[in-house]
Amino acid sequence: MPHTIKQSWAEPYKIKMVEPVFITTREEREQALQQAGYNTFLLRSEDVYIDLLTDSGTSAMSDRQWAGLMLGDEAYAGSRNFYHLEEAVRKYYGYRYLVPTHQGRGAEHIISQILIKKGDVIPGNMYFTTTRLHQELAGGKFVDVIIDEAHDPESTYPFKGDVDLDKLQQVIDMYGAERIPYVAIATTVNMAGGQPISLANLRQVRELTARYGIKIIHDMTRVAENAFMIQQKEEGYAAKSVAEITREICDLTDGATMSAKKDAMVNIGGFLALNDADLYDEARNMVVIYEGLHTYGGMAGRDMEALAIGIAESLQDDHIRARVGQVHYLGNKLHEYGVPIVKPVGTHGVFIDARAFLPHLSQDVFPAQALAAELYLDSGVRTMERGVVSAGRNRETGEHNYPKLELVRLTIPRRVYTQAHMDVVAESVASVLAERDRIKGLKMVYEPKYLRFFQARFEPL
Ligand code: P71
Repeated sequence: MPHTIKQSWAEPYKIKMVEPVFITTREEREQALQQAGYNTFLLRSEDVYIDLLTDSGTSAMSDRQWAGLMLGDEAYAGSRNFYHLEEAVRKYYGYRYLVPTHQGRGAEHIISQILIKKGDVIPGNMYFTTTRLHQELAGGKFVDVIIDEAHDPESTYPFKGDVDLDKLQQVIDMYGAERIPYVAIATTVNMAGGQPISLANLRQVRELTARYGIKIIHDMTRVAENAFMIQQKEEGYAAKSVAEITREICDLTDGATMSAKKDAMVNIGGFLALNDADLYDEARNMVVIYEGLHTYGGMAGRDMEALAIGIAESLQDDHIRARVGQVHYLGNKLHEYGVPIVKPVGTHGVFIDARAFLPHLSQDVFPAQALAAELYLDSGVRTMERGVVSAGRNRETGEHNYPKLELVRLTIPRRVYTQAHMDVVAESVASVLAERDRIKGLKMVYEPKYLRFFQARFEPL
């Protein structure tokens, strides 16, 4: 049975350059954490051993991408790298018009300002922090229409990013199509745990919205990872390439915002991509106010070149298999240690269910924030809270939004860490689990007005 023995994947690359990382002492970490107000966003990177805060802008570029940096054409207008990037976006994603931005939220800002009027409603497959804020700042209100399974960490449904079509229909009936400028569809759904949407569901969303003339704006930040899960799990896609599936997803939508810092493995960059010429005209005009001229939009020429190359690399089947394979390796290991995690394991990280991990803490003492602090203290591993702190306050009532999901995200940068790093991380989480009873909650002592999780400060109770 040799085919059953050969099950392992390996990275489709070898390592050419290394960056040393350093382990600190527990005393040093205690001091660093206190100075950071118990918020992992406020730690200095030098005080971190294994950095699983985010997969955003933290991936390793390939030798080809680094070579691309040397080909930067830093002309103010009409840089050749812009045309390379435009070509890549057209070839791989199929969108006609490209507006580069400094990162994803730059694109979210522009599309929200162009499409949303005061009083509008934007249904979507779960909120994302920056996306929802830009919708609100443009006068709109986000309405969650994701399937219920997405809010249940225990549900093993393979496409927890799917839209509940009845919920979407209800929103249309309640507000009327004229108050819905677009449906926001994310591939994959970050706040649900990196969960994919199926093509069957997206096709149904397209049919329903087409009937009412409602657009679909695609948050394609992790579309390659979503396409990979479709290839693995959705009937009829096993023989298709990730690139083909990605194209099929994009073709069902009217435009997209992209944080290129994830899938496309650049340290900075993003774009807005559109099919409609008039919308493009408006976006191209708006980008010059907030980002830069429409042929660079806040990116250096060299960064656009690295991005054009990164897009192609992100859609290679062997790359994405190893990328998601590593995330699943960590997920399976944590599961074996009895750590409560969001199931199924997502594609960009493993999400610990902090409510189940710390059942003695109520949500108003920020269990996920406390757990992220505890993991850092144990081993210098940095993670991110994705619970009540991230969810912020209700804009109308001023109360905390209490999300069902109270999570700590262990996010894996692409092509950066090894399997041995994953083993060290899993062992640290397991040892914190063994002592969870002594973990206490936190009190928020400083709260910024916007996206509070970035800069809030806490004290132990
Ligand atoms: C992540 C990030 C970066 C981040 C953003 C906000 C809070 C904490 C961390 C950024 C995304 C994303 C999706 C689905 C849009 C953006 C914004 N994610 N959509 O997961 O995941 O892109 O950061 O380039 O502006 O750590 P931007």
